[in-house]
Amino acid sequence: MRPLVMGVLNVTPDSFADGGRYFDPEKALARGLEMVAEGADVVDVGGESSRPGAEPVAAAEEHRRVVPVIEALTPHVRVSVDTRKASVAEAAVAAGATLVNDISASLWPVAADHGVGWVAMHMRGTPTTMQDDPRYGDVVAEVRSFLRRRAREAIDGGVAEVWVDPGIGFGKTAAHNLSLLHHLPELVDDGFPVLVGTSRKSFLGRLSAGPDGPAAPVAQRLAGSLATATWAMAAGAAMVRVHDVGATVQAATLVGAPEGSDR
Ligand code: HH2
Repeated sequence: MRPLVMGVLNVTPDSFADGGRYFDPEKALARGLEMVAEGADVVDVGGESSRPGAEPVAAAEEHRRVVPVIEALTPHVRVSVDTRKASVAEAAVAAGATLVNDISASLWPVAADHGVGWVAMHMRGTPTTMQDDPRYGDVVAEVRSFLRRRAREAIDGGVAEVWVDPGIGFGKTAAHNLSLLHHLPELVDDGFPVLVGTSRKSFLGRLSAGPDGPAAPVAQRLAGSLATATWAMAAGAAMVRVHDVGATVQAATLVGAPEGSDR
């Protein structure tokens, strides 16, 4: 089976890559259905940007943004909700979401109470300040032990489906992100299914430009996004979180093609 592809659907005015494009619920639904047609296995609906420097959104507003879109999409595809708030996760699950994508890695009790899946993502600090000089002794060891602890806690608490995500770009420099990609097989070896999200993130713009070139703007990060999604899948990630669903589904199909396939 090929690795899974989670399509990003930000119902926000200010997300770093697609802010404002799908803020209108009808446009969000249309984009969600388009991602389904492109082969998305999961559509991840978020109502609060977590880009570096983002300010928090009130729960009532986040709820208003995501619930109608989730209700409209759940007949067509598995939906996850990208939130840090228990009340929003509860409302999203009531609306049909079956996976809580949790950048705060703290909401497993909601998943346990409702019998849905949970993604624990590693983040250092909060989006507002996380990129202010992040430092680690050993980023790979610290991220792995954090995720192992949280995942075991959730399993002991009764969550049957637990994913772990190293949180590329969340309180991490480009060098930290690269270390996490290079050492992904170790995270995979810990035994929990791994989700990785590199799509269109700023480190791709910097690293793909080489030492002297200007960093690629967000609209020119498709090659870097596909390269790193393919890298992650080849290293054992079971799912990648992306904006460019169609191209990534092709890459996932190739990575998942068994030896000997000729079509
Ligand atoms: N990245 C973003 C948001 N949620 N969730 C997981 N599990 N892993 C990620 O890497 C991840 C995530 C940031 O990307 P995006 O949603 O496109 O932007 P914004 O936070 O500005 O809405």
